[in-house]
Amino acid sequence: MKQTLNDLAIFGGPAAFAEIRHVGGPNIGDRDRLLARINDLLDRRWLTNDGPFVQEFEKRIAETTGAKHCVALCNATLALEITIRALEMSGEVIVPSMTFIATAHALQWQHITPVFCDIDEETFTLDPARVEELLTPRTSAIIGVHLWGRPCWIDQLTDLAQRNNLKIIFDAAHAFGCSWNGRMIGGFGDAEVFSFHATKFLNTFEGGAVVTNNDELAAKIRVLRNFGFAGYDNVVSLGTNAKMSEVSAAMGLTGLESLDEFIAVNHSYYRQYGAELNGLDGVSLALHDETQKNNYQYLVLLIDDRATKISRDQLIDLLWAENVRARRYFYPGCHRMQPYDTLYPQTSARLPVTEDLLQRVLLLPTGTTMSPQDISELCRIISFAVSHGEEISQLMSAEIGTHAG
Ligand code: T4K
Repeated sequence: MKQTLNDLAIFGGPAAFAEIRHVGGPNIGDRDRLLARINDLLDRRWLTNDGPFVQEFEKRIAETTGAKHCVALCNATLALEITIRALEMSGEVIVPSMTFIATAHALQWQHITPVFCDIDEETFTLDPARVEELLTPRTSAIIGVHLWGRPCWIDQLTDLAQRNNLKIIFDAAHAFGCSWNGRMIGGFGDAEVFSFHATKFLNTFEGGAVVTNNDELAAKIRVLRNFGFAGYDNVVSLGTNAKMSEVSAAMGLTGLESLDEFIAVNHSYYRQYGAELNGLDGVSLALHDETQKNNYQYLVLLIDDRATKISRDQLIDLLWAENVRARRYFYPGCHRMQPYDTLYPQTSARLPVTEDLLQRVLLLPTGTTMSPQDISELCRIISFAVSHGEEISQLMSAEIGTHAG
C-alpha cells in the first residue's frame, strides 16, 4: 500500500497549525487609528486623486528615507513602469533574474529587453562584474533589486552606470526601512521604487512609490501617474492611471506609526529562528548585515539537500501539510518564466549562482501575524524533518505534488 504523510508518526493526525500560517501575513498597526482615518476621509468626501492623506504619506516617506521627493502610486509594478518610461529607457536593460516577475515585466511590457544577469553569492544581488560583461551598445540602464531587503552593490553599480552613460534605478520593493552604508534606502540611483503591497513590511493594501532626488523626474512621474494631466484640461504626455487612493494612504500612515514595533517583532523572530535551527545540518539562515538598518521582513532559509537528505521541495510539501505556506521566492527564476523562457531560452547557462540559489531557498512566515510559540513549533517540525531526512524523504517520494513558490 502506498504510504502517505499521515503514516509518519509526528505528522499523523491534525496539522500542527489549526489555522494557515503565511509568508507575508500583513502588518496592520493600530486598528483604531486606521478606522479614525477612514472616518476622516469619508467625512471629507475626498477619496483619491492626490488627496490630503496621500500628500501626508508622501511627505512622511520622503522624511523617513531622506529622499527629496516621494510620489505615491497604486503599486510598485506601475511605479517601475512609469519610472522606466520617464527615464526614457530603451533597447536593453540589465536586471537580475532573482526577483519577482514584476521587475522584468515592467520592461518587457514596454518592449524593452530585460537582460538577465547573475548575482553574487554574498548578497544575492546583481554582481557588478557580470553586469559589465553584459553591456552592449543597446544597453540603456541597470535595474538593481535589493533582494529580501539586502541592498545591492550600490556604489559599484552606480559607478558602472555613470562610466557608461546609463540610467540606474533600484527596485526597493523589499527594502523600505533598510539602510546601506548608514544611509536609508530611497536616495540612491536616479530613483528607487518601493512596494507597499499587503505582504510588505509597510503596506497600503496595494501601493508603491517612486523616491528620487531629481526634481524634474519627480514632476514627470506625477504627471504620468495622472493620465498625463499637467493641470485642468491640459494633457501634456502619454500618462496612465497609477494614483494611490486615500484609503491606501490612511493604511500607510497608520503603519508608519508602528514601524518600530514591526521591526522589533521581525528582528526577534529572525534571532529566534537562527537560535532554534542552529546546528541543523544543511539548514542555514540567509543573514542580514547587522551593522545596517534592516526590516527583517523576509525570513529565508537556505537548504543544502546533500546534508538534509530531504529535499527543499519535500520540506515545503511537509510544511504545507502542517498548514504552513512556506514559499520558494522566486522559483524558477524570471528567465524560466514566460515570455522570457521562450524568447531567451539560453539564459540559464550564464546564471549559475541564480540557478543554484533557486534550488535552495525556502521562505518561512514571520512578523506580527506569528507568535514566538508558532516559530518554535515551526522550528521543531523542520528539525524533526531534517534529523529524519532520509526516512521521510523515502516515504514522501511520489506521494504529493510540489507546491507553488
Ligand atoms: N519588485 C519586487 C522585488 C517584488 O517582490 C514585488 C512584489 C514587486 C516588484 C511588485 O510590487 P507590487 O506591484 O505588488 O506592489 C506577492 C505580492 O503580491 C507581491 O507584491 C510581492 N512582490 C511578492 C513577493 O509576493 P504572490 O504572488 O506571492 O502573492 P500571494 O497572493 O501568493 O500572497 C503571498 C503570501 O501572502 C501568501 O502566503 C498569502 C499571504 N497574504 C497575501 C495577501 C494579499 C496574506 O496573508 N494576506 C494578504 O492580504 O506575490
